[in-house]
Amino acid sequence: LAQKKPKVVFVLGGPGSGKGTQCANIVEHFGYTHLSAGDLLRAEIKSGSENGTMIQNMIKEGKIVPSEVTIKLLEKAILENENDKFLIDGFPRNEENRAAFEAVTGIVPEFVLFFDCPEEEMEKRLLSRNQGREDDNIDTIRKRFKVFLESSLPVIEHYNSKGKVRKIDAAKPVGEVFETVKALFTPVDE
Ligand code: UP5
Ligand code: MG
Repeated sequence: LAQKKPKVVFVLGGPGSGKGTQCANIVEHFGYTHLSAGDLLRAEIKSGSENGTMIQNMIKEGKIVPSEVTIKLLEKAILENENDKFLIDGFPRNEENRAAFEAVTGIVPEFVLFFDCPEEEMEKRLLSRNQGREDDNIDTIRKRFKVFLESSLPVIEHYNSKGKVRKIDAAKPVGEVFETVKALFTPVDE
């Protein structure tokens, strides 16, 4: 993987902040490949892998799956794809995820998009999403918010101290959020 030297942007933000929605827009306009760590883990459950039950239980509790599992899935997805530009959505979620990914892959992100959104807006979005996600119930949503504040915000702080965070007001309508995102991508892609 170190040989491939892919360009990686981490896309972070609380549950329901709009990471997946905005990644789809970025893919269309800027030619990145979107890798959602959560989607890869949910696909792993569906595939009936030996880790499936463990992953399912962690997601139901809003807990963070052991980093070796998630990192293996991300590495495989990067290697299987010919593209050299990736959006990694929803990972790293804690300091251990972050340190392990850097140590295992040697990849340091170009920058970090941080979708900043108030909890009440995120809660409203998740409760009305209706895509059958097992973690979109109020009990699990509250657990996800707690884990985000306690474990994931410190990762964003880490990258902020390195000047790598591009913070976006994600409470606005989808189109307005994307206008801000577009402006952040355009200069680095030229
Ligand atoms: N929506 C989006 N943008 C909107 C806007 N601007 N205005 C109004 N509505 C907007 O959006 C959520 C909903 O809001 C959608 O209905 C959308 O139309 C609407 P979405 O783009 O899906 O938001 P996103 O931030 O992607 O929300 P998601 O629920 O996917 O975030 P999570 O971070 O909670 O979920 P993820 O899939 O990343 O992780 C799920 C679980 O997997 C974790 O809790 C954890 O248990 C596990 N996990 C790990 O253990 N390790 C990992 O590395 C990753 C995940
Ligand atoms: Mg998502």
